[in-house]
Amino acid sequence: MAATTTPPPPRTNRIGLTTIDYRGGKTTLCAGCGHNAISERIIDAMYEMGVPPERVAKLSGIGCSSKSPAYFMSRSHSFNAVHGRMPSVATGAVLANRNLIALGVSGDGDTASIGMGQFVHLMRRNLPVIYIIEDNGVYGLTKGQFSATADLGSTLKTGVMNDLPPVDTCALAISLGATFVGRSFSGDKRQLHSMLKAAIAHKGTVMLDVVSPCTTFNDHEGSTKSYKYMKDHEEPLQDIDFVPAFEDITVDYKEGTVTEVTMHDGSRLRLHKLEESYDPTNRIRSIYRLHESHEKGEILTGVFYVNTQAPNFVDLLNITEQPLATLPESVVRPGREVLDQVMEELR
Ligand SMILES: Cc1ncc(C[n+]2csc(CCOP(=O)(O)OP(=O)(O)O)c2C)c(N)n1
Ligand code: SF4
Ligand SMILES: [Mg+2]
Repeated sequence: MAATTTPPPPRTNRIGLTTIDYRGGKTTLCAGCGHNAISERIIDAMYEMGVPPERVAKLSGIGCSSKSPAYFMSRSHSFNAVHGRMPSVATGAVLANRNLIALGVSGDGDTASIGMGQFVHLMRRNLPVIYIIEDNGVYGLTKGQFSATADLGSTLKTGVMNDLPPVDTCALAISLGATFVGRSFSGDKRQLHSMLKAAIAHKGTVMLDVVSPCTTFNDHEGSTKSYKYMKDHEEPLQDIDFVPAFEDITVDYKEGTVTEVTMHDGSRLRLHKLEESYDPTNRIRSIYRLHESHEKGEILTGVFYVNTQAPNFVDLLNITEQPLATLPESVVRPGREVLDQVMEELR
């Protein structure tokens, strides 16, 4: 009789959870949709960083992309806002509970079309939030109309050509005040994974534009957001390594080849330069470089800008360390005397 072997126990992270603890419902998105790959990367990054799922608030608007938080981290808080209105809900959630890790998932339509007004104000506040745009250049959920990130001259399946210039959400976010801005590709597993881990360690607005092909409506010849186009035109700025604060790894590099950024929690973001002169802490230059990449027709990816020194919105407002949501009523509600005093002043 063959001996039975007991399977090894499942691998756990530093808080004792398995990847299953970070999973969500079964996806209803189309097979091959880039958004599913991004959900997988979020699961891996949260697992590896040992983030308690209950500390995460998943926030989204409307679209296939905005549906995707249902497909990861079921144990986290979740709120599906009205189309383009996720930023105001995220702001409220973070101000009410500063201990939450806010993870916003939006689409290019949800952000750069209907949600532009809210997006702009979120970026200028440096609110601690990870804001991901799952960018396919179309409104996938409503059957593939061009969005505001579609490139000039790209075509729909029907042959219709886009004759408007795109909004570069990264250049916009940097110029408005976001403090961690990058672009990746749902098919670039390694780069996206490192960027997401660094995003979790950053205490300010992280804005990641992730090109995420829509296999049903925008993956054909003539599209600039297809798998093939991205594979042929992606120009990474750096090879990215992320060393979390709980891992003590020191390696020596040749001077000038690596930019190392120390994150708020002591983690280290290592950007192995592929372009020697690129400095991700130079705001003006990063915007210039993004515009230059458009002119050249390349799709630049990588971490474009990081600033770990700027004050974030919660600190600016001087909010008490204890989350407002957990303060007792006796502290948050003004007493009778305060009310009387206000009334007296209004007389
Ligand atoms: C107020 C309002 N206007 C329009 C719509 C229709 N609508 C639903 S999703 C969507 C666009 C979604 O595009 P995007 O954010 O790029 O997400 P994707 O589906 O491509 O992931 C639109 C216009 C809506 N739901 N609500
Ligand atoms: S329609 Fe496009 S964006 Fe929506 S799930 Fe399908 S492939 Fe993804
Ligand atoms: Mg879209």
